[in-house]
Amino acid sequence: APRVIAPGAVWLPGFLDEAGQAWIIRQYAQWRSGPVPPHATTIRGHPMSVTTIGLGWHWRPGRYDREAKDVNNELVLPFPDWMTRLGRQVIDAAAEAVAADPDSPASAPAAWGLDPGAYDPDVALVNYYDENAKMGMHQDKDEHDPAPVVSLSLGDTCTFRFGNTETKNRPYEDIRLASGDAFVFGGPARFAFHGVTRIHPDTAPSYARLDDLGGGRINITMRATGRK
Ligand code: MD5
Ligand code: FE
Repeated sequence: APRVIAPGAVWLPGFLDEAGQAWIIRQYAQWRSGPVPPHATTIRGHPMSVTTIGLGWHWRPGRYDREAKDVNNELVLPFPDWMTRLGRQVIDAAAEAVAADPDSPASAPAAWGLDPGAYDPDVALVNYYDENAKMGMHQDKDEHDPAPVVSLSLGDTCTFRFGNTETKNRPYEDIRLASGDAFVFGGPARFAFHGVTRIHPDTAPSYARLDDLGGGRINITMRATGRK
C-alpha cells in the first residue's frame, strides 16, 4: 500500500507491474546503445559512481544544458510523451494516497503539487547504479520549478536515505526501494537531503534483472527544470 513517509514524500511500492518494468528496461537498452550513451558526470574533478542519460536536458552540476558536448557533441535525447503520461499517473496515485491518509491535511495534495493535469516534467535523469555505486546525501536544487520529482526504480533493490531539509545528517529514514516502486517528492520534501547508501546485488525479480549490465539498478527521476 502507498505510504506517506513525511509531508510531501509519498512512496508507492509496486507502482509498475511486471510488464511495465520489463518495457522500461528494454527502453533503457535502446537509450544506452543510442547517440548519447550513459556517462559519469564529474563533480569537482571526481567522476560520480552512477552513469547518467538525460532525456530533454543534459544535467551538469549546477545547471541544465541542451548540448551534451562532453558526450560526442550530441544533442540530448528528447523527453518522451509516454514519460509525461507515466509521471501524471504516479502523481495521480500519490494524490489519491494522500487524500486517503488520515495524518495528511486536506490541503496536502494541492499544497504538495499533486495535480496530475498540471504536471509537466521536461527532463528525466536516468541513472544506472552498478552493485558498488552510491549517491551521497544531496539536495536537488538545479531546477527552477517547484514541481514534484517523480522517481521510478528498476532492477536491484537499493537502500534510499530520506533526510531532512537542514543537514545531511540525522534525522533520516532508510527505505528499501525495489523494482517497480515509485516515489514522489513534492512540497516540503522537495528540497530534503537524500541519497542511496547501497545497492543490494541479485535482488531484482527475474523479469527485471539487468542481465546485459551484470545486474544493478536503474533510477529514473522526472523533473521540471523551469527553463525555456
Ligand atoms: C535514487 N536519485 O533513488 C534517487 C532517487 C537523483 C537521486 O537522488 O538525484 O538522481 S530520487 C530522489 C529525490 C529527488 C528529489 C527530492 C528527494 C529525493 N527528496 O526530497 O528526498 O537513485
Ligand atoms: Fe537526488
